[in-house]
Amino acid sequence: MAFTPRVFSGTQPSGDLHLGNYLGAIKRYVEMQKTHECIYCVVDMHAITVWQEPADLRRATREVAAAYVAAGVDPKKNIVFNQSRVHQHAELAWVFNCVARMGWMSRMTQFKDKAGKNTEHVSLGLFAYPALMAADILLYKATHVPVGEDQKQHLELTRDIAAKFNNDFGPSIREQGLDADYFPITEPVIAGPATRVMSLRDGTKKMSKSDPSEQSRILLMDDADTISKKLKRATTDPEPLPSEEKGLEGRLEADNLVGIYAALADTTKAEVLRQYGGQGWGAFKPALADLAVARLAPIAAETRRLVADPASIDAFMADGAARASETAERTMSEVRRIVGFIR
Ligand code: AQP
Repeated sequence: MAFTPRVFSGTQPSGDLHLGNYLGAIKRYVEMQKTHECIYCVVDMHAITVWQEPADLRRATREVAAAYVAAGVDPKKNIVFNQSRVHQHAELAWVFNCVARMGWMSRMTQFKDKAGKNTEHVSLGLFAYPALMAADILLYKATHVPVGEDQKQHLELTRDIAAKFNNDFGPSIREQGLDADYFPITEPVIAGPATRVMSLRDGTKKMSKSDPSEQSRILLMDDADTISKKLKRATTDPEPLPSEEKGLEGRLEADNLVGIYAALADTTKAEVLRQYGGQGWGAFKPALADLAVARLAPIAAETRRLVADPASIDAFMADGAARASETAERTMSEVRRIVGFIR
């Protein structure tokens, strides 16, 4: 069956948004709304897989929704809402907990990274997180999911869950008169020069909300001075920039900064190197800081303006949730019948 092309993606309100979230995901959200029907979620239920102070969670939920809009997502044309308002996410996630296999979940590298050696003490939710993510996507039968590189494995799991559900429940799906390919096999959209923005302090680690070092990330809400200082202090090697991409091989920090520049300038790394090849960091870092400030300052200003009026954010999220609920309930009522639940 041909599914209507539909985009779903989400960001956790688990801390302050950073440049990785923007370049890997939110910037893509803005681009994809031009060509697709889009659903953008603030995934507050994912956020509580690690402890969140309730007041901080409320603040961050509104701030992420505001940042989507400030970056250019239109909440009238698209659906923008916070996940916990649409209870079908949790309901489908439970069904998927019973479809996904322990072996699949145990291979998730993000769980291993986040749990570290502490697996006895992390929440069960952190382990089950990818099944909830599959539910987020498949509830809307989304065909495309713009994400950063770090989410690739979770998207593969979503595809496995969809295929196993379609297969396990095949006879019941047909009995209900529904198409045998009930859930789509979703495509990840991981593209552009900054799909994995790395820490400014360590080129082997991704830029992350939860990194203990503030200097490791540029926040969407950082002011110009802070952005310049963080970039000036970013770890680099002593060599000048190469003139071709091949010269970035093995130079993780240099590759990261060139990728960030290319993504912010809507160009390619090759083009950035044509312009800056042979120059030192003393020339490149200030140029990158100017570009980052030019791109991020308007988003930060608009986010601040929006969060000053929380009622208006709550209003567009409530409207988005009402529209999302229609599709979510349509899918869930079919899934209940497919699985054999009596209502
Ligand atoms: N460093 C990154 N580079 C590119 N994309 C990134 N994303 C996250 N970090 C980078 C993308 O941002 C979207 C939202 O991410 P999330 O809120 O689900 O959180 P996360 O992937 O777990 O990463 P964070 O933001 O750094 O949070 P913590 O520290 O809690 O792990 C996703 O599309 C993600 O790929």
